Amino acid sequence: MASLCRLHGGAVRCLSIAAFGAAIAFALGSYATAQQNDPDRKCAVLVFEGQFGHIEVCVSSILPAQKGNRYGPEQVFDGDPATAWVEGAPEDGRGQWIEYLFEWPMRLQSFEILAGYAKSRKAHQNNARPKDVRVFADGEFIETIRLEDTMSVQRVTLSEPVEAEFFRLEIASSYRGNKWQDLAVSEFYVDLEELNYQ
Ligand SMILES: [Ca+2]
Repeated sequence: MASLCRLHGGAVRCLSIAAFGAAIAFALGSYATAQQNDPDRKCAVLVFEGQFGHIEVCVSSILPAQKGNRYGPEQVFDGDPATAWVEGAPEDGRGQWIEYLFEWPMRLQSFEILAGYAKSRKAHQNNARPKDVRVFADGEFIETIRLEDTMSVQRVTLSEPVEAEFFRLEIASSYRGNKWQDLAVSEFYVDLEELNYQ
């Protein structure tokens, strides 16, 4: 199985096991355990071992599963635009967040995001999409990024590199869903190769 994946030009690229030396864990077991142990910290394991160490993706809230669909953090790194993290707060997603949690500080300057529920054009329009996102590195506010309202993958480059063990996007505003207030993110990858790969 591949290890660290990210979106590139609309396609998902994964470093090979040979290059990366790690196996990936779409660890539903770990995810369930994290939820059970701490209801305020909902995480999924992206990579548990390898060049970049243990990597988790955590979110502030999750919409309960519906009709067999799950909306947890593991949905943003499965390479599938038809699946998404959907927040579970009452409003339109403002203040909700998603973050990468690293085992040691990583240097970062860019990330890629497929904002909204990209299962279909209708699903994308019916659910809320992130508009302005506030970037935090280890709890420190870095800058606010305006995302486009598009079903295409957006590559975002920060003004300057940051170094962090926690890299968070917090929803500051949203593009309104035609039908629901639930805010979705189909894919979200940070670029670790850019500044950390040796
Ligand atoms: Ca997905």
